[in-house]
Amino acid sequence: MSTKMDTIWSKLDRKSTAIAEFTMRQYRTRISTWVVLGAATVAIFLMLLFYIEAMNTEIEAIDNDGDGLINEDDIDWDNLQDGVNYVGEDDDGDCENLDTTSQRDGNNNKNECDVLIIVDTLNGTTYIYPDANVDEDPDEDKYGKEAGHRAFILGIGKFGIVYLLGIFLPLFLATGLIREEMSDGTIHYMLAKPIARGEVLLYRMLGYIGLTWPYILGLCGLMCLITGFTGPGDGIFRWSDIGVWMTIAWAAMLVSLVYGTIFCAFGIIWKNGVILAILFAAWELGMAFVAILSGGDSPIRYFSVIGWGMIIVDSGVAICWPDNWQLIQSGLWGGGQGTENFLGEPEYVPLPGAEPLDVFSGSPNLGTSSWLSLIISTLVLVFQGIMSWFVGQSIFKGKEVD
Ligand SMILES: [Ca+2]
Ligand SMILES: [Ca+2]
Ligand SMILES: [Ca+2]
Ligand SMILES: [Ca+2]
Repeated sequence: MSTKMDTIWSKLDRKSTAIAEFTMRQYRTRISTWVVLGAATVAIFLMLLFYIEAMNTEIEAIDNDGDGLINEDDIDWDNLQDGVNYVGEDDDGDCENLDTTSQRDGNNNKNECDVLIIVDTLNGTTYIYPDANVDEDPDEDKYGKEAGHRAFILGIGKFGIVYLLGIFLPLFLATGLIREEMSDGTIHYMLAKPIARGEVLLYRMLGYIGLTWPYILGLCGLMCLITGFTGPGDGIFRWSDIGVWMTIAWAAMLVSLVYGTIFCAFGIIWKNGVILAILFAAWELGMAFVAILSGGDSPIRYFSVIGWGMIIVDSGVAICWPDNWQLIQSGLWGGGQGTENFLGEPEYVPLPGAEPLDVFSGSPNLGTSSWLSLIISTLVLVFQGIMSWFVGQSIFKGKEVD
């Protein structure tokens, strides 16, 4: 029994490795492969230059409360929880020096010189009621560097790596996987041995991920190293970023696998399958905007590949940067200066970097824990990949190969 199993496995193994290795050798020997990978790398690294420039530029300090002192009272919030929080600290003593108790406790919580924050995670709202002169003049440079660093990682991660790279790599590397062999006639060599067409498709995809997955991992690893040493912080390296970069890589790997399988199937359907692939990429681009701009609130993103990829990254952020939403809230509040809009609601002046970070951050929002969201979105993408393979091989089976 075991020897029989062994022969089946080794046969399967030989077939799979033979086609996968042949596919990878094809990639290696084609100049177009290196042009695609090179162009993608250059594009990502150009964006990195803007980041390095921004990290080495001092952000101008602003006297937020207009008292002539600059950055004298930074935001001291810690560990915001769902419900009522008393945080804040009057660093410069201009609240504590106020004459009466009622002046020192304007928010009327029997706590002098603090900030009362009511968090409602269920409805996604945060209400902030500070006593006068508390946390009123934050440090723009310190905040802007941290928020800008995170906004860059999420912007380049979600949009540049998960979406653009996730589409670009399969568009050029997967659409022709079966198509080109069909038009060159070389598919006959692959189909000469008794092998199901579904298996050929599977092993071709294996060769494709053998090239693209190490590339994505290497690129994200390099970006993690560079931004981890360049980014702001007390330590030499930003260890907590590693997990976020890993979820970006993981999302890009899964997304490029699903797109790759779909595009390969488009190539089997029609010799100009790349046109279908571009149309599909346009739909996904729309979904990427929906997923980013709705902050993870729009269910329409579930009808896409990219929407699930973004949930993977959002889960990684929730796990590795648990203070991220708190950082966003404090930056949008920005010391509490501002005016009221016509509804009488406060309109604060946000700190630099707060709005981009808010845009690129999203809630995993599957109504479960972050880890479970990570697992569910991974499973959905794997399922999408299997379904695409299944449809692709059915079409492949029905194709006359001449
Ligand atoms: Ca001031
Ligand atoms: Ca300031
Ligand atoms: Ca108070
Ligand atoms: Ca103060």
